[in-house]
Amino acid sequence: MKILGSYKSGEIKEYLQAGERIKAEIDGLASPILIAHHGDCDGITGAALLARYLKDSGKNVGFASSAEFRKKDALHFEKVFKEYSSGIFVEAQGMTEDFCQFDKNFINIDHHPHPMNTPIKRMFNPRNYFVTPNPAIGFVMYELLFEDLPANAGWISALASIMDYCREPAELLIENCKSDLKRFNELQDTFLASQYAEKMTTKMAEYLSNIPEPDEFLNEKCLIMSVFTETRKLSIEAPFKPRIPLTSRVNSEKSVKSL
Ligand SMILES: [Mn+2]
Repeated sequence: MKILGSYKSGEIKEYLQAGERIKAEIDGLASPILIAHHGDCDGITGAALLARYLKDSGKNVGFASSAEFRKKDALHFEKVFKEYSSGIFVEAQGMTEDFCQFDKNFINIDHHPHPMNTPIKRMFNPRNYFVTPNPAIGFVMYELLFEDLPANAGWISALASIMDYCREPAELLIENCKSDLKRFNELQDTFLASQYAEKMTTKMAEYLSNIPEPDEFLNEKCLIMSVFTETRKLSIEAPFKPRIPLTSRVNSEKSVKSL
């Protein structure tokens, strides 16, 4: 782990040590590992960085996501987990005690307050070390795995920090990634259009775990979001059928036929 954030206060040394401890716990998890993440931009990017690290360590990973972490979500993860040996929660905010059943096999990485403390004992959270300002989970993961991530992973963490309103601690990284984020509006729209729709969020996390360049990611987004576009196709095709204006019908008939 490497501290990269501009933190104004906190038990930074203890935070660093806790990071090293959780990293050792992560390394000890049995494969295949389920990454159960929050379905927003921060959760998706955090899951992607973690997946990159795990895959490079020779582990097999899969993804599941959710907007909330309540009883019905616990049932969902329970079902998915049947295919896995262990798991990591990424930004499982507001986790209820229904998640106690996962304590044995899961690690929990989050940056939200946990009023009832987490049902998962193996937890890593900057809040427990009073780290201020609070870093996004995409940035927590970036610091945690920094030494082992590809050099071009920074934009993914910078994007998470902006999208999750946690840009302050990651300001230096955002500054360094400025040129990578030149298509920020498109990146933002892509995440906002797909967040919380599990089929897309997990696909995006999977694709981002290859640590593509932002251009590459945006060029591939139609493919990534094909679940989305496939279902929309039927409804948008009809009204968009080209119509030939009456005046040019004769002239254009030939070219229309050749289409
Ligand atoms: Mn977040």
